Amino acid sequence: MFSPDDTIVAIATPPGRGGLGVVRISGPASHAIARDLLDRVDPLQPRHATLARLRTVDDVIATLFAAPHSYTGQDVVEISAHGSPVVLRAIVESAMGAGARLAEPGEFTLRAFLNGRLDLVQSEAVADLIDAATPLQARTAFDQLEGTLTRRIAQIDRTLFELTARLEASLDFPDEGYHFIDPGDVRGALIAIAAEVDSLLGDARRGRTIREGATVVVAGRPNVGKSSIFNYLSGHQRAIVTAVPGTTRDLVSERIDLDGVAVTLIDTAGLRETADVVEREGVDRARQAAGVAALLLVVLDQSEPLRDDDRRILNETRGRDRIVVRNKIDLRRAWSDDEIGDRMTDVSASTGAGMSELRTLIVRELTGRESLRDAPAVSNVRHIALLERARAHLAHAAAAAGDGARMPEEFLLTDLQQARAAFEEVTGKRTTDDLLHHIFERFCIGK
Ligand SMILES: Nc1nc2c(ncn2[C@@H]2O[C@H](COP(=O)(O)OP(=O)(O)OP(=O)(O)O)[C@@H](O)[C@H]2O)c(=O)[nH]1
Ligand SMILES: [Mg+2]
Repeated sequence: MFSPDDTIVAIATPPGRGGLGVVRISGPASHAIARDLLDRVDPLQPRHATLARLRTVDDVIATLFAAPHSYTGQDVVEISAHGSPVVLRAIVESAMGAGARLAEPGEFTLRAFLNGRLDLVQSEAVADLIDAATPLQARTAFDQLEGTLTRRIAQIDRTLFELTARLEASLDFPDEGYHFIDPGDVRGALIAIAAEVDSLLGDARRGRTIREGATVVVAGRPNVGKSSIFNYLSGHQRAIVTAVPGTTRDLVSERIDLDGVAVTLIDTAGLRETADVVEREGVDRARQAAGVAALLLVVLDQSEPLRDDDRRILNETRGRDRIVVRNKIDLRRAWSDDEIGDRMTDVSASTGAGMSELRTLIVRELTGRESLRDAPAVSNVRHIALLERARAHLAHAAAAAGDGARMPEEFLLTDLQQARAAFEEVTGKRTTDDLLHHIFERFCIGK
């Protein structure tokens, strides 16, 4: 990848105007380059905010973080200027004129990783924290940044390391005629480790939904109140509501925070056969959106007799993750439960009745849990896949060790080594350039 000996520069604050803007420089030449930019002969004192004048324009505050006590582990200079894109670009260009190179996305954090300031879980957590759209997403990311998952994996790996060493000793001294460790103990130890991995994975689905968010689609025939429910859940009158069937033609989408889960809620055109070309296009889009949703809200209108369109939608969505929502419960009921045979949740988009129950139900369907207050240990699908792989090797080894009489050390060792390799890939002790590239390219420039 890119040489860590280059000195890199980038604007660290978001594009646009702001009260402050920060330019960050990292690398062996960063102090020299900063002194070149600033109209200043004295060296900067590490960790002292220093008021200085730029050679171009603006007064700035410059702070030197001397290696290794910086974000990247290298000499870093942060220059805080007024948040003008013109000023910030001028600083970057002067730094480039003085020998710096423009940073690639994520390159500061990549350096922090390569210099051992952060492991891979923590580096990924930096990106998650920046991307967080709900407080719970932020808390989950910060937990991982603080090293909670890293520590739990390190603990598992220590036990595995010890077990591996004893099995290897048994292999190295076969003539001693005894095992350095009792087969029963091996099995017990493996089962205990597998249980620890299970406890990490137990919450993985919820973790993943919290990290990635989920798409929820509101579907149903025209006029049942889809847009009204959509508006209620999103908290404002985003979609047009009228008494005319076929009002919604396009997909309307809103990001909402449901108890910490970042939900993309999508309102759709009412599903029915129609001769109107515009509406037909809307119906096609509704079907496509429903096809990829993590969860469907299938809306029925309890104030009117069920129609063929309702029954068709119920049939089409059977087997999908869905909540059947019976809307307009403020009006007289026109049909009975037996006509559906499905569990339903009752709401009124007009009065708001049942809406908080609906919210809770959505969260439960998406995460398997009703309350989400605590941050899950794992949330990243890469970590989940590796932990599952480690778990499979541990189970395989535990089964082999359980056979008793003659313990097949070689087989056990292969599985244990593969399990350890999976753990090391999570934390980044073992990586490939491809993996690093894949992880760091999703960062923004300047991070
Ligand atoms: N009484 C009552 N009326 C409702 C309720 N929800 C929606 N309505 C009314 O039902 C009509 C249709 O509501 P919409 O939200 O536009 O229905 P829709 O399913 O989005 O309709 P299309 O976009 O045409 O598919 C409007 O007149 C709403 O005011 C409810 O809970 N109670
Ligand atoms: Mg609508």
